[in-house]
Amino acid sequence: MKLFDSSSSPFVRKVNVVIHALGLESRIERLVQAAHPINRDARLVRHNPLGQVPALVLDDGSVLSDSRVICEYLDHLAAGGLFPAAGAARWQALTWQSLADGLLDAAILLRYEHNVRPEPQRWPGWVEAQWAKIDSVLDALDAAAPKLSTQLDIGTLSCACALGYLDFRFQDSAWRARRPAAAEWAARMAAHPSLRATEPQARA
Ligand SMILES: N[C@@H](CCC(=O)N[C@@H](CS)C(=O)NCC(=O)O)C(=O)O
Repeated sequence: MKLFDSSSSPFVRKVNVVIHALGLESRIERLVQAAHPINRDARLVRHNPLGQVPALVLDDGSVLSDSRVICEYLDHLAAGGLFPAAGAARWQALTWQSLADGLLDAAILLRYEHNVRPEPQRWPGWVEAQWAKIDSVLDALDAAAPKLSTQLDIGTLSCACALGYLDFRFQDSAWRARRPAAAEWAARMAAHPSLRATEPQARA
């Protein structure tokens, strides 16, 4: 399998955490790929019409895109158990994944606002609205953290990747300051070998 990979993408990091946790590394060939929302890369678009990473090319040539789909596929392939099979645990894990991905969508839009959108076209009210989303998810995580598992599953690993992205790209956000429970939970999650092995590297 070939993975369109970017060391700075938090969505790719989710996939890489799953690959590491399930011991699938030897089955993955990496195609290093920067994804840009305006300057789209034709090679990537050929495989994923959205032009986004991650995308996974399977051995039969078919392509899976979106971190959610790829993570679930890999978990299924390895009978991994990172997606709880049924019941409340499954819906809770999928909901945490969705909240974490939503936080990341807002964070990535902020990043594009600062780095891609021409300055005269920037809109402070819109930036504030993205931060409001991020803050609400962080508050929900802080409220849930005392009872939230620190075992690796698709929900917890997605939240850990989302928090890691804030640390990586938004060091000034000081998200921990008002959220001690989430901060403690994040520290415990960050100790997982699969999260340590996938810490974001590139700063560009
Ligand atoms: N829902 C997608 C989001 C993927 C995504 O936003 N990837 C970013 C990089 S972090 C990207 O490829 N951006 C380029 C673009 O949106 O055109 C997922 O979960 O994989």
